[in-house]
Amino acid sequence: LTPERYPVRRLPFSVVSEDDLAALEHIVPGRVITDPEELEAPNVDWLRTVRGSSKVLLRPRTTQEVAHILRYCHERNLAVNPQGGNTGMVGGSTPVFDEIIVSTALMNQVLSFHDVSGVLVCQAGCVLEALSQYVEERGFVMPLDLGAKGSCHIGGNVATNAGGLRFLRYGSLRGTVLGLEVVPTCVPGRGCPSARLTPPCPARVSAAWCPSSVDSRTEAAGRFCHLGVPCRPRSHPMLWALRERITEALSHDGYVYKYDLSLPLDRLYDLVGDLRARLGPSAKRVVGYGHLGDGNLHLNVTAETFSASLLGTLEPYVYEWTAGQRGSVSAEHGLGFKKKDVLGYSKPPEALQLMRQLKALLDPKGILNPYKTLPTHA
Ligand code: FAD
Ligand code: 2HG
Ligand code: ZN
Repeated sequence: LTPERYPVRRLPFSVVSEDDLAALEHIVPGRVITDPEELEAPNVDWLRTVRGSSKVLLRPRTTQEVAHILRYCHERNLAVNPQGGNTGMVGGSTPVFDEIIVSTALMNQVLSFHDVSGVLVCQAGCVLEALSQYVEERGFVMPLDLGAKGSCHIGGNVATNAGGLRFLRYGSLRGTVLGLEVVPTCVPGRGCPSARLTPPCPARVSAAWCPSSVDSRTEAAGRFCHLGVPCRPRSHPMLWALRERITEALSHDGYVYKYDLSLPLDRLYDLVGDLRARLGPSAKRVVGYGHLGDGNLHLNVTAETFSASLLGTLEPYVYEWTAGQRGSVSAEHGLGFKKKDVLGYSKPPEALQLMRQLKALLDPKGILNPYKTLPTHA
């Protein structure tokens, strides 16, 4: 965590003691990880842009264990960081300081699947690709697909309301989630984590095309949207690998300044050309891609290393430009740690206040994923 990049102070939570470790060992026997080597990867995000210093990771298997952990941490005022596949793009999944990491890695069971209604009930730690395989074997399709499918967990997908490559065909993930078993920090949760799946789209069309202009690209996207064409083709995995691996390819450039914006479709690409002219050779690459169907631009600017002066040219310019279009500063990746302080560009103070009140209701001491989502001074 670069202090000048992300200035943040530790809040007065308790520090994990030997007694705490013994109590946690009682809740999840044999699944309290304190080995520094094992803690290395879960302390760093996928993009390697933020790093925490957690000394404890817990691996619960059941909701009851999660509830016990959270009740204990609430009583002891210990901060907690839930972690799924740790593929998030905004530093939400890694601790900022020494928060206890609660990993869903062992909560990977499908609890039931109804092959008439298409209702799937599963634990939060099921890996998306494993779920996809499971339902495809039964003649169904997950309404969600994304490049991180081999690692991300369904709980992380729901927590971030992930968009992904099937958004246009099946709509927002929150529309297919029927229920969640939620564990607040102070009261036991009840309910069922379930989602409704869809039978696969009967006709699949896969095509690559190189439009001569951005306008023809957005026009084509609009047509596809009306035709309901773009479900994910199975017969051309190579083709799709090109799209899915853009993030990975960009990370080879060095440092990546990442923006995830919602913009009006007819202005979707304008910022890319604008920035290329504005940044000149100070950036290695200015790349714009994303999800045309829901007006989501992934704007990526790469450079050899992080530079405060390049950042100063990008921000707040990019956010002001987006606000000027009445766009959103976070389209599908969420706010996490990195974007929390720019939420005000997209939401009025009243909305931020309401978010704070809702958070306080479920997590009165603010121990659950502190330093994330809500702006520092709203
Ligand atoms: P994590 O990264 O572990 O966590 C993300 C957030 O959710 C954190 O704040 C964490 O605390 C919280 N969380 C996780 N599990 C739980 C839980 N059980 N309960 C409460 N909170 C929880 N995102 C898109 O939207 N669309 C894409 O197309 C897309 N493509 C990607 C491609 C690549 C190559 C990569 C690396 C990432 C991509 N992402 C995309 C971002 C990321 O994969 C998604 O946000 C994904 O949904 C995160 O899931 P995860 O299990 O890795 O969650
Ligand atoms: C995608 O659509 C992901 O590939 C990642 O949301 C986007 O890396 C990015 O900017
Ligand atoms: Zn995306």
